[in-house]
Amino acid sequence: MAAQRNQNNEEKILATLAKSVVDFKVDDCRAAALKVLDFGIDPTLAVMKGLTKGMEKVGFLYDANEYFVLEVLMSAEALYAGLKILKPHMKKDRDLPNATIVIGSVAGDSHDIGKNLVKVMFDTAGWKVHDLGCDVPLDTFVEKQLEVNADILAISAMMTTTMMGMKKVISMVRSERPDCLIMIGGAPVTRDIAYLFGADGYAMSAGMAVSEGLDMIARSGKKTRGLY
Ligand code: B12
Repeated sequence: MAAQRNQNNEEKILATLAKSVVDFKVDDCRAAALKVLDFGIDPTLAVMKGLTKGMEKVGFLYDANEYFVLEVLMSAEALYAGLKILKPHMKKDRDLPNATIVIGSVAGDSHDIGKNLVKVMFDTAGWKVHDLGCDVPLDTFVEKQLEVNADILAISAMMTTTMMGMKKVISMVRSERPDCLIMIGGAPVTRDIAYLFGADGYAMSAGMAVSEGLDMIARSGKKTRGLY
């Protein structure tokens, strides 16, 4: 009975969190994020099933011409307000192997909300993340990868026009570091495209990025170089 009540509370709070992002209500989002903490709900679950879910709905509303740029940006503001409260409480998974990641959104692409959520999940895995930001020149990915020799290079693209840049980065990095593991993602990307471009992995959502990273490392048979 009590367990059922807790379950109902959790569902309600996560739904409120998602709705506050969709309705671009910054204060409601903060209040729902604080409730997540008060009720002992897993903050990582709240980021995925609340904030991310809400922002994905915003994407659909934009595609359906129900939302425009202003609404989308206000929703992102609500999402980040909630994330600011939840992120410090997201528990790092100590049981995973250490890994270093380089991540960024490809040149010409200023979309970074999805990429930032993927980064949060890598942080939560306890991995060291070098975030290059958005609209990252192709050479910069290569330079950073050569500098830190990351276990995984993760690239995001949200537009069909910019995603070809990822193919170029992959071949540029491969010619310097053939064994570098590369994961790509973003709305126009599929697993088939990822493999066609020569990437080692793909994840459809931030929630799947860590397990995909672990699979990539396991498949490669390489030991991770760890945090540095
Ligand atoms: C928000 C948004 C914007 C914001 C970006 C704000 C920001 N700082 O990110 C603003 C308003 C600035 C914007 C601008 C533009 N946008 Co816009 N935008 C969107 C919108 C509505 C939502 C994207 C989003 O944040 N979704 C929510 C997040 C949570 O989901 P996500 O991004 O998909 O990320 C998830 C996964 O894809 C995955 N993932 C993402 N990256 C990675 C990386 C890795 C390694 C992995 C493993 C996984 C992964 O995990 C994420 C979390 O689960 C989409 C529509 C849509 N349905 O996607 C259009 C959309 C992407 N935009 C589009 C366009 C065309 C533009 C503009 C050119 C518009 C214009 N005419 O000016 C400009 C481009 C500016 C530029 N040079 O980049 C088009 C792209 C079309 C195409 N196929 O090429 C879309 C699809 C809208 C449309 N239907 O036309 N946009």
